[in-house]
Amino acid sequence: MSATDKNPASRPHDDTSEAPAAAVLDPAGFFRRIPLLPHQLASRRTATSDVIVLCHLGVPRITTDAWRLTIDGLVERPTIIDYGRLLSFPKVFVETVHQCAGSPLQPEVAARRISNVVWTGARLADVLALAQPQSAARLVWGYGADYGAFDNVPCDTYLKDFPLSRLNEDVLIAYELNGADLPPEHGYPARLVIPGFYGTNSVKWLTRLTLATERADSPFTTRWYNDPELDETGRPTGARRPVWSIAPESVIVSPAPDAQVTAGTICAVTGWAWADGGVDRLDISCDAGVRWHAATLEKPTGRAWQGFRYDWTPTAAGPVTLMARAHGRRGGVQPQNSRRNAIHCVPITVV
Ligand SMILES: Nc1nc2c(c(=O)[nH]1)N[C@H]1C(S)=C(S)[C@@H](COP(=O)(O)O)O[C@H]1N2
Ligand SMILES: [Mo]
Repeated sequence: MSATDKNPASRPHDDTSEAPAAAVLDPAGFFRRIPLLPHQLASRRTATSDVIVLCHLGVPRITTDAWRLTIDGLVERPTIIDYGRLLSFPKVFVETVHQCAGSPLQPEVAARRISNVVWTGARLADVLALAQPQSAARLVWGYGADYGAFDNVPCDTYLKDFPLSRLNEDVLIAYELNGADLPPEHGYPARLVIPGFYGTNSVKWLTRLTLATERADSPFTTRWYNDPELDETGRPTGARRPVWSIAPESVIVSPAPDAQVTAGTICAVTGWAWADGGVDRLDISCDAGVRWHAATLEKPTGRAWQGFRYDWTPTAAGPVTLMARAHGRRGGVQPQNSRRNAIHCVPITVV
């Protein structure tokens, strides 16, 4: 494949082996787990049985024996590895927020499908080095073994892309979640994990990586998962931006919605805050956004979410709306509403 080829997928694949049979999907079709609500996220690390699950097309069943990963496109040496070879790379751990961006059909709804987990796997940089990427490569396209239709659009694979510049040490081809083999619905036997990017980019049941100069031409990269760019006044500019980097966000874990707290007694407002690049300030409002107070915030450690706490002593009885607002270290602050990272509001009562 030449360095000037802009659309590798349109070319015959130069892998000489037979095309593998399509994996069986079980279940076939859209499949997800209802995520924990914010007040249920008391644990720093989310148990695997509580982690969000989002499968647009179904759950392919692939054995480690059958699994192969093809690396092609703008590389000097198109390469195929098997599962044993994947395990032979240095094993690395990443604790990271794992967040679903929400439905691509409702990109402005704050879905708060979040978790904080530990992935184990090989560094993508180590695996790609085998194939010797060409300097012209700008994007990594990742293909999943799933297929079918989403929102009545036929899809012969789940294909996503991300910038090669992101290929720092923590992009993984993961084979473990929270210290055990990936469950089938989380991408067994191997998946991409791009810490700091929304979960949609972390392709499960990964079968192929193609290096390219252009974005992938797939419904999951063109039709869905692109946000309108906004100007300073919040109006759309007409341009669209891939749903990649996780915007600053936070949730209040305690008190829970509809809790009763006692006037004159300290109420600890606690929760989690996160952003691609970390959060450097977290504000709490105990009067529906009129006044804001700085909470105590844990320093970012790697990609994990950061705990916060604000000790509030309510004075008057009555209904109150608590709010948390995260500021990203790389800029950005949670908007009031109509965005996936809109401020989390918790109505409670002071008695
Ligand atoms: N192959 C494939 N990868 C996928 C998806 C998918 O449908 N197919 N869903 C994506 C979305 S939208 C999210 S939020 C995450 C969810 O990962 P999880 O189910 O392991 O939590 O996987 C992403 N990777
Ligand atoms: Mo998602």
